[in-house]
Amino acid sequence: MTETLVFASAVDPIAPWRTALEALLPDVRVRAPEEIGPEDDVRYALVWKPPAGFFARHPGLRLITILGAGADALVGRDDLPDVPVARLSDPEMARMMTHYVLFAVLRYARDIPAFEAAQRAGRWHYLHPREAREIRVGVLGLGDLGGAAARELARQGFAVSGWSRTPKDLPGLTSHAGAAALLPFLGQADILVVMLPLTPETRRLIGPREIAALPPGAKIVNVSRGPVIDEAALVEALRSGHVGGATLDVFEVEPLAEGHPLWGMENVLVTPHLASVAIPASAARQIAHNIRRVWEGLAPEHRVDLARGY
Ligand code: NDP
Ligand code: OXD
Repeated sequence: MTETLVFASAVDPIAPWRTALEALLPDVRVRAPEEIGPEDDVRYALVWKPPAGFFARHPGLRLITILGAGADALVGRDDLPDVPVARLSDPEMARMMTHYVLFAVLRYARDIPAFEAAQRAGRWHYLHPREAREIRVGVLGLGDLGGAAARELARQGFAVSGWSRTPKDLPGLTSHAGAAALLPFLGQADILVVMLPLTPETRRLIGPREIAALPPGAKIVNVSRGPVIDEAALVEALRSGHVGGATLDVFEVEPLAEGHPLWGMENVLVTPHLASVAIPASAARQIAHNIRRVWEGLAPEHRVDLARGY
C-alpha cells in the first residue's frame, strides 16, 4: 500500500528530494503540505522549521526527520507528536562542512586577512608563514560534523584539540571533555572552531569569561549556532583586538540585522548560514534506510535525544 511523506521547508526545494526519495522508495509518495489530499496516508515527515500546528494535521505520523543536522529548532516545540525524531547524519554534509572549516582555518593560518588588508592599502606586507603544527586549533563539539572537521584539520598537520561532553579517542588529536576542562582548553586555542549543537547547556556557553580565556589575538570560527556565543561579548572582544578575527556563518538572529556592528568590522567575515546544507542525493539514502527500519519495526538511526537537546 502506498504511504505518504510530507515535506515541509521554506528553504529547500521539494523537487530533488521527491526524485531521490521516490526512486529509493517506490511505495512512498513525497508531497508538499498543500498537495496532501484525503487519499494520502501520511506516515513520514521531512521538515525544516515547519509552521505551528503542522504536526496536528498528520496524526498517523510514525517518523519525523529533520532536514538538517541541528535539532534545536524542533526540540523545544510543544506540538511534537510522540514519535521518533531523527536528524541527518550524512557524509556529504560532513564533507561540505569540513571544506568550510578548512577554508576558514587555512585563511587565518596563512594570514590571508592581513594580505587582503595590505592589498587594499597597496602595501607589500611580508609575514613569514608559520608551519601548521605551530598553530593550535581547538574544536568545540566532536560529533558527526565537528569530528569530521577536526580529523581533517589534524590530517593537515595542525595541532588540534577537541572538547565534547563525553571523552573521545580520535586519531591525531587531543580530546578533552566536561565543563571543568573548558577554560584550560580555550587557553590553548589560537583558532577556535565552534561546532556545538544549541541546547539549554550550550546557549551562551562562550561568554565574556570564556572569551577572556582565549590567547590574545585568537580567531573564532562559528559554524554551529549563533546563540552558543554571547554575540555582544564577541563584538566587544573583536573591537578590543583580544579576538583577532572571526568567521561567522551563524548569528543570534538570522538574517543578521541591517546595521549590526558585525557587518562593518574589518576583522570579521560574515557568511549567510550555509557552511553545509542537506544534499538530497546522499541524504535520501539515510532517510530511506530509516523508513525501511520503521517498516521492520526497528528504531530509526540518528535519533535525536529530545531530553538532551541534540
Ligand atoms: P552532533 O550532535 O553529532 O555532535 C555534537 C557534539 O557536541 C558532540 O561531540 C557532543 O558531545 C558535543 N556537545 C553537545 N553538548 C555539549 C556540552 N554541553 N558540552 C560539551 N560538548 C557538548 O552534531 P554535528 O557535529 O552533526 O553538528 C553540530 C552542529 O552544527 C549542529 O547541531 C548544527 O547546529 C550545526 N550545523 C550548522 C550548519 C551550518 O550550515 N552552519 C549545517 C549543519 C549543522 P558528545 O559527543 O559527548 O555527545
Ligand atoms: C543544519 C543547518 O543544522 O543547516 O543542518 O544549520
